[in-house]
Amino acid sequence: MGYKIKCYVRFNNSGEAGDPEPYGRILVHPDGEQEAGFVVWEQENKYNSTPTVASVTSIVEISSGDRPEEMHFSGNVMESDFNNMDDLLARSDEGLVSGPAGKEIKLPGGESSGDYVAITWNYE
Ligand SMILES: [Ca+2]
Ligand SMILES: [Ca+2]
Repeated sequence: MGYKIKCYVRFNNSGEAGDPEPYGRILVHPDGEQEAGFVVWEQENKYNSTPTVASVTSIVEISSGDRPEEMHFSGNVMESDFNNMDDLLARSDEGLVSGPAGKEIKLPGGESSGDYVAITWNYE
């Protein structure tokens, strides 16, 4: 069977003047298992030409299973900077972050609480 979800992803980098240049990968794990994930967003590191983007909307096709009450996300996202070290916006070594439809959930990033990736998902 399967179903689709729509994910609104917002990249927040507190120290950035203007919009960020995020790169990395975000996955959704419908069963809550880290090993089984579907790609929500992916951007390769292009250094000085990494695209500037504050948010993206992504439709993800989940190929099997029933609609769960909560979705589980993981992500490793960096933010490209030209004159200093790249910032860490999300990392997944602390496990999955979960939440119900329509509620903003946050993948935490580096040392600043203003560095994170926020995801709001809904059934499509
Ligand atoms: Ca930055
Ligand atoms: Ca930047």
